[in-house]
Amino acid sequence: MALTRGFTGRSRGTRDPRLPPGQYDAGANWPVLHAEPTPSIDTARWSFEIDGLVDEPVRWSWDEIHALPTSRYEGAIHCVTTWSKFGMRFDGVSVDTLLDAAGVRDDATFALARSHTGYTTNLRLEDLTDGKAWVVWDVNGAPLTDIHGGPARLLVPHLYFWKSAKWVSGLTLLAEDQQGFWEVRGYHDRGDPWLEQRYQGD
Ligand SMILES: Nc1nc2c(c(=O)[nH]1)N[C@H]1C(S)=C(S)[C@@H](COP(=O)(O)O)O[C@H]1N2
Ligand SMILES: [Mo]
Repeated sequence: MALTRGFTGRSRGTRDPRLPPGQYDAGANWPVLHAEPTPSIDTARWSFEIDGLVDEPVRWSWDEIHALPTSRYEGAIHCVTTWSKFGMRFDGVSVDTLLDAAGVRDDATFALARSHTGYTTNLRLEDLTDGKAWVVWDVNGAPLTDIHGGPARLLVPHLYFWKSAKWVSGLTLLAEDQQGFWEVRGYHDRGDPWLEQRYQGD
């Protein structure tokens, strides 16, 4: 007797346990989403800065940030428009390394991430620490392209992907939550895909 497909593989109707509620697997497709025109940012002019409630603001050039210990994320990403992707591999630097260099003050509990384009998104500081967030420049072994936020983007993969600011230029540490671009337009302040925190009030 032949094995049925459902016996060895994933049976039809069984949800992939890696998929948060309301999400589908985009497969090989990687959709491009952003609100502003795609910028082209020369690495010679790129910089990343941490300021706000820190002991000392720190700014890194492209070469300086590459001199830091590198860190990798391998796993899924989840967009609020319901696509998820598995098996992504991003290389860059851990946000922990960057925060350590600036020295986080005790009164810092939130952060506002910003992009070279003016895009912003708000995060709880605890969603950026302990190995949960990166500034990345390579994806699946190749440099991030302009459309996906190159030369470098923020990566906070445990939250919906709008928190992963493309063309990231810095983080400002704050004592109170300050909403970013999508959050003032009704998207959730935290955006945990496992809790389906899509919109304000979810
Ligand atoms: N600067 C900037 N970053 C952004 C956005 C944006 O509009 N501008 N959109 C966010 C949203 S809604 C998503 S889903 C992801 C999309 O990233 P991708 O185009 O690489 O898939 O970028 C996020 N980062
Ligand atoms: Mo998104």
